[in-house]
Amino acid sequence: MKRIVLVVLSVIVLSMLALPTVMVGAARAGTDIQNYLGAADATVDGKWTTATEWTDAATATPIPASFVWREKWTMPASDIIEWTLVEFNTDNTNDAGDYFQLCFDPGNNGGAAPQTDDIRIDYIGHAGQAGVTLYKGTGTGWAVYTTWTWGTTLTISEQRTGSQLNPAQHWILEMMSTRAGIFDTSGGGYTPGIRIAVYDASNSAAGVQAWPSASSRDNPTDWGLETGVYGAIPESITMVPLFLIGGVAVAAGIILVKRPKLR
Ligand SMILES: [Ca+2]
Ligand SMILES: [Ca+2]
Repeated sequence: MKRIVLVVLSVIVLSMLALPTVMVGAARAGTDIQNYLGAADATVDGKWTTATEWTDAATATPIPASFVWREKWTMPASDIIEWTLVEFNTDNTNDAGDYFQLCFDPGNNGGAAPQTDDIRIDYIGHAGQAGVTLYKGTGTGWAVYTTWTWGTTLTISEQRTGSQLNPAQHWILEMMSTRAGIFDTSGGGYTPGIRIAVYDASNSAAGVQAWPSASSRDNPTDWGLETGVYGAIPESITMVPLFLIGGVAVAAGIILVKRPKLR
């Protein structure tokens, strides 16, 4: 009987080790995105350059119908590169007030106002480099942040076109950003808080479309959770739990075999 209890406890401990660590912290519960190692760099040109360009990147959950958001990372040289795809399904109009916004909390320390580790990228009016402004948190708000270089540490490109996810013409944005100076997770590991928002000035009635839904750029505690994964995206996300369950079962089997030898 004691052996059974021991095995059950071992399986529980192994399950805790095998499953990804769930941050009990700043991010809103249930809003997650896995940031997998990409099979290849993206080409930042505002479209699916190849049929597989973004099939190696995970989608945030739960994702709203109004937009698509995927991200992945690669390490072509000495620094990690972050790649972001946003398809704004419901915007096909070119307005000076349109915007894309990404907020990032590297330490996932939340806060009711932007903290000094937080960064925000605004891209307004489809204006290329001139449309980009970065901000850093101050503890109470945001201050303009200028330590970045267009084309080197940050590049954005977009087009109004269709994609294999949505053949109707709509805005598609791609972004390259380096970890150094922008997505610096060195102080907080690989489970940062993150938020994406898009806005169509021709459809102000719909308001700001955000992930997590109805979240604020100014309230990091309510942003979602990104989990950096040192590995490629599984062929099917649904296979992950089966794999882990299989792994635990094998481990438990080893315990069952070895335990009698201790007696
Ligand atoms: Ca592309
Ligand atoms: Ca628009």
